[in-house]
Amino acid sequence: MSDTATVFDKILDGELPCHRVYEDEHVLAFLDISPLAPGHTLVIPKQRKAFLHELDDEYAAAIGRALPRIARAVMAASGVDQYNVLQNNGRGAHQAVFHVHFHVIPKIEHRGLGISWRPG
Ligand code: DGP
Repeated sequence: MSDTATVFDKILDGELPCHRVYEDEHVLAFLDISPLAPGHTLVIPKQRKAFLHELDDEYAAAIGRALPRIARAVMAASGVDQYNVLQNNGRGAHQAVFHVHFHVIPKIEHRGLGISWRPG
């Protein structure tokens, strides 16, 4: 493991625990450690790239296939029918972990847990 390994590399390598939601050959999804709402899930490719535009087609396609499945699972587990999908690229775009990831965030209106994320 190099010194530049991110926490998501460590999760992929089994060095850090996670609450796994979904896994296939190319994709892993797990609960966010600092959820904006209960059920907030992160979806990552197993390819170790920092930014979306760096992903190989094989992994991009796998993420595209997995996201709707994971969204359905998040909806079922959270009991919501509304959610946000966010994907940040670059520090100025609020990216903190430099391994590509998508946030799937249930929108839970009745508990007052609105999304605090704002673009820019
Ligand atoms: P972003 O700002 O888009 O890079 O979001 C990074 C997310 O990663 C943030 O919502 C918190 C989450 N996160 C950071 N470290 C860990 C960790 O060790 N485990 C899990 N499950 N999530 C983490």
